[in-house]
Amino acid sequence: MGHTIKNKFSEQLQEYVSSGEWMIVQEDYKPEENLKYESLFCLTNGYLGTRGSHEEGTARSIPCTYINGVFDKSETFMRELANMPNWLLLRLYVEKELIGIENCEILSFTRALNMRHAALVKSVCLRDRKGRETRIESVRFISRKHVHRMAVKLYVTPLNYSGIIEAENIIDGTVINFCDAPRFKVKHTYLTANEVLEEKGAYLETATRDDHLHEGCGTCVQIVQGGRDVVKTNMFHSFGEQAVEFLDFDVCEGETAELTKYAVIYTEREVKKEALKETVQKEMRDFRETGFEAEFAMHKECYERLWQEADIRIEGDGELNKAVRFNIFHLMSTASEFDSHVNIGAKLLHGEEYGGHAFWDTELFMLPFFAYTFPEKARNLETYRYHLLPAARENAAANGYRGAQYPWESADDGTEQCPDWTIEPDGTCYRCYVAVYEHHVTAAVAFGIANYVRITKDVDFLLHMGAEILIETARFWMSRCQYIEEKDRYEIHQVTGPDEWHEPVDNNVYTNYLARWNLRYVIELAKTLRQEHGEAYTRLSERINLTEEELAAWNKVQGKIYLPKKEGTQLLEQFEGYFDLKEVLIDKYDKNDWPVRPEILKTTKTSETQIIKQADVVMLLHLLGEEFDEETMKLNYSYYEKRTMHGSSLSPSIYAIMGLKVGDSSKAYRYLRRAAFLDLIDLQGNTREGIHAANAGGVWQTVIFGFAGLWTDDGGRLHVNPRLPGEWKSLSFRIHCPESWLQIEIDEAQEVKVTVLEGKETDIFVNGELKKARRISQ
Ligand code: IFM
Repeated sequence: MGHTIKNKFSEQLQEYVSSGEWMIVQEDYKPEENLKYESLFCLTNGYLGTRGSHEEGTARSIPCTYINGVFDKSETFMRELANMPNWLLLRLYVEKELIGIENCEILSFTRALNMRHAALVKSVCLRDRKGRETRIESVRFISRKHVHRMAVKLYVTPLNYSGIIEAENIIDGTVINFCDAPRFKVKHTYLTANEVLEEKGAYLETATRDDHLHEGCGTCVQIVQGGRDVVKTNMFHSFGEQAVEFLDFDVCEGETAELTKYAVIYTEREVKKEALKETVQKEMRDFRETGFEAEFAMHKECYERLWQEADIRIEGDGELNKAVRFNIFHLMSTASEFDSHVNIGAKLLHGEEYGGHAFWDTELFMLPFFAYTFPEKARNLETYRYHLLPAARENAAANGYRGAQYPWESADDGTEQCPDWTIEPDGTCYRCYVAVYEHHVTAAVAFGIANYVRITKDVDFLLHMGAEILIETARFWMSRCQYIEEKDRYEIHQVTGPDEWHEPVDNNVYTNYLARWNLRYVIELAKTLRQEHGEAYTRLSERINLTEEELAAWNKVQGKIYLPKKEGTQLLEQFEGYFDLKEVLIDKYDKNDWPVRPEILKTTKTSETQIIKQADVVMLLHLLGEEFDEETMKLNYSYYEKRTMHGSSLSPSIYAIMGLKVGDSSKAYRYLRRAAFLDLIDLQGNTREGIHAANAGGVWQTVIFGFAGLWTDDGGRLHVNPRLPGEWKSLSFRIHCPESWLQIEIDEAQEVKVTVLEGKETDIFVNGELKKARRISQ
């Protein structure tokens, strides 16, 4: 396999191609698959992301470059990531014929994402209308070393002709968001400069329409043959919102010319607008001096390091291993190690859906991956929530609550960015209530912080940022709890739990448990901080007016929060009244063993039945497992499993993990496959809108928490209880625990070997038995 893919590319591209286990390959060109591949082949570096559009542009395309943190609303529904000018466009013409994938006959085609080194490679052979055949091979990367640099290199070989090739290096500022969705179309930027970059090259500057935040993009093209510059003419033109550089060069049959397009982007988030162009020019000079190959070598080194930390090896299940890598690749590429003012959108930086907004997806699905593999990125994700704490306080106050209420959808300023109205493609408008009722996101933020601190032992973060959030979210829950005198209990009314097909409800058991957990956690935390960090605790509690009386009041309430369940049993009731709904069970499964929508839902509203969208009670078991005994977990898992349609990509991974925990491994492996291949085979039909980020985090959790059975207890001790499926020969991965970096290997006999790669030797419990993890040398 590895051999085959390498053979698809000529010698000059071998440096950019890895063996098959690292390559996601597109074997043929089908225009109807363009949008999907644009998401699958999107490249990101923590700063920006560029979708995998073709360099020359195609009819069906959503060419997007998003810079994380650059949001704009204008006349659309919400602040969304603004589509930046398209830096990628590079067109070649022979006698006015565009040599492009859609203008020519395709004689051969291979495109592939090299996940190991984050490069997109392509090899095509095209025949134009006059019978001229041209081979174009290309490689593209977005530098991880210098995040403002991007480049594409084309190797162009005329196979049966000689002549002149004209090239257009374009920066296209006409791009809009949702270009193929008439009701959502919006232009987020306006032009502020369109000029030569510096003697040569193109420079386009735009600004966002609401905040007038400037972004400058510079590109230039170098054309060489046999190491010699072969550009004959070079001209710049500014065409409205397009900056275009024309170049031409002679080609001889059978000889390859190399065109390198260098691109640089900066925004006013990094430099003052007066200095934008100069900064872009300087970066471009440095970039060109470094050169494509040397920059790529540095970028490649960065990826070698990233994979050293994050790779998961599954022996015996190659295709699944590759799919797992695919999810890790996009997740780790998108997170930022240098910017704590940005988060990760539900579709990463890979597509338009959800406007780049962060959801509970970050804390509960993605964060565990980062906390164990890239703790500094995890800290940034949590610090983002701290920066937005003032907005969360305002949000709570505006809704009549106390403390801090985090928005269901969060962009750059912390205000609610979930639209009030949604328009379906058929034109139906409906009021969208998720932001009004899905209060559980606030519990997720609190849980994420506690979890991050438990895994990393980052006490500094806890003292300076985390504790304050936890206290303010506890205050929010206090103000959400309503005392019901006749029942002598506290209830939380009018919420939507994770299952969005029943909204709103009273006493969603997931929400109530997490509210109680938040209150209890802070009561305990206050005790610990008072004892161990007295001064810091006093400073904090004075600053935010936290008194002993307030804590005592919380203690009273938490003990009386209503947690619905079936009388006389341990069966949790998803919300008050759920058991009274029509009992509908999933009794048919499709050829992939996936639930078939019960017939009755054609005539009965889903909300009137017990059919649910996604893990809700089972999500609770996943998060707060230590609060339930084994029997309770089993009972609830099997009850809700029969009622869950997995209508959200956030569901299968949680069922896989919990299935394994309760001893029902029958479906876990299939759930994992579904999650791992979800975008690769476009299972939900919406991969064109971006990569399902929470699902990607869920894939990681399923392998590590599910099959390896890894967890950290409250004392910070690591446990591994493996349950590898029969399909696997072995599983190995690396994780950071507070004082060491470990390699964990599990074989098919479920034997575990733990090696300390760096840091202190550490204790680890394997199936409950204490073992010492040692360095390799001992
Ligand atoms: O956060 C999720 C939600 O749980 C289900 N719908 C999609 C959202 C974003 O991924």
